[in-house]
Amino acid sequence: MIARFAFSFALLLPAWAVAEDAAEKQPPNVIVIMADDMGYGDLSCYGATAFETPHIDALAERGVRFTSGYCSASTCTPTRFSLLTGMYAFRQDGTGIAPPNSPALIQPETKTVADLLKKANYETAVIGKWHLGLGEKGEGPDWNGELKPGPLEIGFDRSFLLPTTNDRVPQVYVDQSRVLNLDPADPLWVGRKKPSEDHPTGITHRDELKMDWSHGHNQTIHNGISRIGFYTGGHAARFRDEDLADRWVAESVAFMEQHEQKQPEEPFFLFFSSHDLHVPRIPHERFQGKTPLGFRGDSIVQLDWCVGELTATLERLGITEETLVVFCSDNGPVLDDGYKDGAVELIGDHKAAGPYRGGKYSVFEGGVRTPFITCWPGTIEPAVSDEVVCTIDLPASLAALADVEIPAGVAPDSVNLAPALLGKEGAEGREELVVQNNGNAFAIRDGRWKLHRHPGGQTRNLTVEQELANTKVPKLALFDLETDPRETTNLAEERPEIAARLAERLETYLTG
Ligand code: NG6
Ligand code: CA
Repeated sequence: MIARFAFSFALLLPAWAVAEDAAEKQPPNVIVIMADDMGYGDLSCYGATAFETPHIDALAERGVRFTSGYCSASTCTPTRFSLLTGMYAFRQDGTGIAPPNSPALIQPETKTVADLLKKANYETAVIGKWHLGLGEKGEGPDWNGELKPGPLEIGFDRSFLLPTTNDRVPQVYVDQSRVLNLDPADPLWVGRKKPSEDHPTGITHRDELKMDWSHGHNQTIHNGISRIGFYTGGHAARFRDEDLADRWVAESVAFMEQHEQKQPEEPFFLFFSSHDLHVPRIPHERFQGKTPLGFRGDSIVQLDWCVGELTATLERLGITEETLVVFCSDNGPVLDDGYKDGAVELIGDHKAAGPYRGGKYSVFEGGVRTPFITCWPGTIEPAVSDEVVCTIDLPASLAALADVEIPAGVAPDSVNLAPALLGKEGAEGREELVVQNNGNAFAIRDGRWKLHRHPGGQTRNLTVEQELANTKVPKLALFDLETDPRETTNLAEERPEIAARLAERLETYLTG
């Protein structure tokens, strides 16, 4: 259902063709902005009061703010895999959390949203965190050579990446298919074993760290921060954590400017894949101390600044009304994810997961229900929608907006929700949605009902609100999200027929 702030407009097809001279209009440019580890309650437009996020709020004020917007998993790699492929990550092995030397999890034979959009002449770019592996199957990344296959082999024209996630090694940019600024005389080595006895680590040099670790994250040190994994060499290529957001904004602005210069008549697709607010949270110095929440809050404000820069660029280039911006997150929130950055101590009354239970790593709503906003001024009318939409639906929905037919077998789990994403009156979201953690916990939502299926008696629920312990849940648990949005009362025994129906539906997905 949609709560509207203004009058609705006629429902015309194709989905993007809603303006008056629709026939002339091109499919929109698309910017997908993905936050990292941002929870439902982490923006002022979703109820946060400890700080303000004016630029993201402006997207919500001018667009559709979803109250049932989901990512398909409660960790990064599987959500991103599904966002690009439109396929549930559980259908492919090895899509849990990618290690530093992971080969490309999306090999060229799998078609992505970028491949689809290229059929409609989109210029495509991914800028920011990748965390989907690079290189051949069985081999992994050739850090000193060509990092192929990577984004360029799966539909992207432009790629400027943090190859893994920044708490994992190495801290270098990958520009197109190569490590940027790599000096061949100082080759980059990345591995799982300590390269020499005297290699400094977060354990041996703990006193000298600028941010201490709390669990894991105690191997190679760079920029005063110890990481997961080891690396040597590549010194000229290494970045400062503080500069990531600035660099990605600069690369994104350059991509849009060049696109508008070269081929303004064709659309572009930009996947702006932020690292904020993932650990290690090291916002630029100018954002440090901007919120009472420490670096976790300051990283949110930094991301908000990034969004402001992207939308200001659209304005400057005169393409605001030709551009659909989608804002989403890759999984729910976590406070202590391995570094002592004050997130736990400084949380105050802030509810990172909003009203929901759980967070990152869990299939409770807090892990997967996240901010989700679509904005396309002049086409989308401002609204709040409680239709169920998910990041996995972007391939089919964006293909529909671009009028691209999806070949059989491509994006098999992606549903075309373009009308709902554009906030059209009466347009419906998903009927059923399956979500997962990084391993073998799953849940299925069907309307008000949600069934969890856990492998054992416990699920990892390392998360918000100091709820640090593993949460005990039965193997199957049924919740009524309408009366119990916090998922506290298991109704599996009371409503066995609903539990059985959903368990069977889930089984069909998992084994199908
Ligand atoms: C976990 C890491 C965590 C984070 C996560 C991936 C430990 C103890 N924890 O294994 O810090 O890196 O993986 O996060 O190592 S994600 O958002 O990229 O999926
Ligand atoms: Ca994440």
